[in-house]
Amino acid sequence: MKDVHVPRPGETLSDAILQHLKYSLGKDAAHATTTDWRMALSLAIRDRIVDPWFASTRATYAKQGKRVYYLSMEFLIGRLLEDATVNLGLMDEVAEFFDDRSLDARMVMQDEPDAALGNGGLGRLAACFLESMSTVGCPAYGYGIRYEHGLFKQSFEGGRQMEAPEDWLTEAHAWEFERPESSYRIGFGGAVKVLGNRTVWQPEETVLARAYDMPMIGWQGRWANTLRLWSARPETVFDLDRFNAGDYYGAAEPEALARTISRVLYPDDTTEEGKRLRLKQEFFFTAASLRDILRRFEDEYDDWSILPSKVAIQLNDTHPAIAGPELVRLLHDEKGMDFDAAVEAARGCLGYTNHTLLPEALERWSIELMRSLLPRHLQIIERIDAAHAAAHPDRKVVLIGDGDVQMGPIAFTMAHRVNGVSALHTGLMKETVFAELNRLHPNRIVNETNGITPRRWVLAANPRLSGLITEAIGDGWVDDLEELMQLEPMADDAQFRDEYAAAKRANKVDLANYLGQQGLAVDPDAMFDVQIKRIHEYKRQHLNILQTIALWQEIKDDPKGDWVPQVKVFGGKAAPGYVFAKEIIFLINAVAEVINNDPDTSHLLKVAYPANYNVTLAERLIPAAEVSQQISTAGKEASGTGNMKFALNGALTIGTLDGANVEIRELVGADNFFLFGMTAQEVVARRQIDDHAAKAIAEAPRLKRAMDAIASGTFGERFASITENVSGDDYFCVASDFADYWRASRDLEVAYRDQADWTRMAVLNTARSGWFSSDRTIRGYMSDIWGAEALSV
Ligand code: H2P
Repeated sequence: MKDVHVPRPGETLSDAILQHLKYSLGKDAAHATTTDWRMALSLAIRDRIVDPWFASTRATYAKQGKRVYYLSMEFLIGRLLEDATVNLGLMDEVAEFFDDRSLDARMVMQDEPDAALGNGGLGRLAACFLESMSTVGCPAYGYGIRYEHGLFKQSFEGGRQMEAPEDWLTEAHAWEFERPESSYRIGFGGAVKVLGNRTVWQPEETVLARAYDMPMIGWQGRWANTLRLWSARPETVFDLDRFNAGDYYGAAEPEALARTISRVLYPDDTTEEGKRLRLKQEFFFTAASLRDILRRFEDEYDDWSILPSKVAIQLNDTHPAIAGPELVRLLHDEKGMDFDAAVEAARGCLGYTNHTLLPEALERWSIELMRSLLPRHLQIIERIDAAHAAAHPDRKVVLIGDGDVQMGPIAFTMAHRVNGVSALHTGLMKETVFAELNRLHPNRIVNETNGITPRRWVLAANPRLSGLITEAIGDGWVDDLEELMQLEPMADDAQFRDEYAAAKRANKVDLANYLGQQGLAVDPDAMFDVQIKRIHEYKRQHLNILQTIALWQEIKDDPKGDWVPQVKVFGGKAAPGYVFAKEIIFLINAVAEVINNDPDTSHLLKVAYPANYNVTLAERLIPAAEVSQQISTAGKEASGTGNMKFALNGALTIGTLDGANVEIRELVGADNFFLFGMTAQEVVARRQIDDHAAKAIAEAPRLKRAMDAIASGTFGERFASITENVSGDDYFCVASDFADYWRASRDLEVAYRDQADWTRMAVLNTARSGWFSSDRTIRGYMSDIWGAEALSV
């Protein structure tokens, strides 16, 4: 899809869509399918992005400003058409065009496949950052992998999660520009030779990294950056000798092997082969990105010592942490810089964001694997480790220890700034995982609390609420979200509250219709309570479902009681190899099956678990939510970003003092937030108590009853792994937090009965969540980490 149609002066969007339908797609309007219309619209919109995109690139060259490079294994961009249309202010025109043809613009837009090039918050954060960097005019590139298949598609069979390959690329993708001229040879394995005074890595296997660019347009089209994704290609397409010898499979092998690298996101890495592939993927995209970054630098400058004043590279988690050693290798081995100077220059460029304290996410690779795949990098890491040891003789942290290369400490040592993603998480990072490194490098750790882009998460996803806000305070909030503060007094204005409540109700009706189409009838007047995120023990979806069972039991005891009807919505995928998380999914579905079909209670309580949670589904659920479940074990959720989206869209949070919940509660006010559970310190202390779970269960008869119901087969299977976990070790303190969670859930229901007051609290949540714009976060990174300046065209 290489032809760019240049809009002719005076050409309307409508002309452009029709031109593309005819000349790019070869279709007659009378026979166009929804996909044809979607492609024609996408190409017409894309044309309008190209000029600002070029202008931004030109401005960056002209001003010789510092460029930011955001390296991430994940970019959970979802659909791009609606975002781009909204940011260009063309939504009304598009709606009119399709109205005139008796077509629904939203349906056309929803035809776009959801690019699931990420897993959860980490990848979605990267996508919000790309949009915000364009909105604030920060010259930037996102770098990642063009996975042929993103995160798997989830379905349920008999309540169990099934996984199928995701296929966003089976249809033409309107947003990417293939760049065959931007290809780099990436090596693996082989040997390291010393030739004269130079060290040379001679890889034994090489693949090509080919660039694909997507323009990322900011608000009002003022600036556009690039997301450059790498696709793996073989050096030789196929082996003609083997083919002619009749070995047809063998002839295709080089291609198949090379392409494996960019085939899927997060291949199962429980096997050695899986680990090898994962490390290959990480090196592949990091090395290609660094080569591209240095090539761009060399086009403009010839003094390597100024690299850190022109280049900021952000490592999104440890996945691209090999960037440190690779940059040193490029600068020292290939560009001839002195080793220590190369380390300093690399450190001057690099920043590292830590997204979790869970040990599973601080990657480590066996020394053997590193030696066999990246032998030169292992040497460089050893040398940096030795220098670090010499500089800090009393240090305990090692870059290579316990037989493994430790990517967390490597990222820390090679970065000039290391940041956490919420105030609590940053504090805990200093006290726990990086305590020792923080002592040695006291000013390196900084906090940048996460944020979300209001363009996608309010303006596009919730047009009813955004219309109301704009009517009340103008549209300045869209790129200055703290303007929402002006809504505060309106929380006491009955008419405004009614309109606000009406917008929420209409969103609930939409969601009810959607769930209805999937076979689950729900009452739009029930309280909509939502927990959407990766399924993980620390996020405690099992706490939520246990509470749901207990509630069902109480309703069943007294079906005529004064209950608040509610719909409990779950959404999320479990990693394919994570057996316990898959069991939680199975339990939720089993409970849903029983509760939803119970004639005594089903008018009061429903459980919905729409399959295949992704960005598109989040855009549907969040605007309709009234209750936001943020119930992780305190100290475990680094930040959360869904929590911010919900608060902004007027859902009230029930949550622990974890991650950014702490900051949300401070900002929206303790009275407008339903707090429960132990603090991070209390959790640590609680775990020291013998049989803490058994003790908690003994004191919480409702929990005991719910667990007994599961164990006795009320929901089909007996889910022994879950009940044994909660009543046994219970590392995540489900049992110990249950009673208080129950109490807070009841408080919520009491509050919900007073609809006027509930809406008042919801309005205050919206009004006071402006600080969570990712524009604010990006400005923080620019000043505290990158030293980058905003530009304009
Ligand atoms: C992670 C953290 C979240 C954090 C997000 C972005 C890894 O995302 O756990 O707490 O908000 O990064 O910093 P997630 O669990 O959603 O996959």
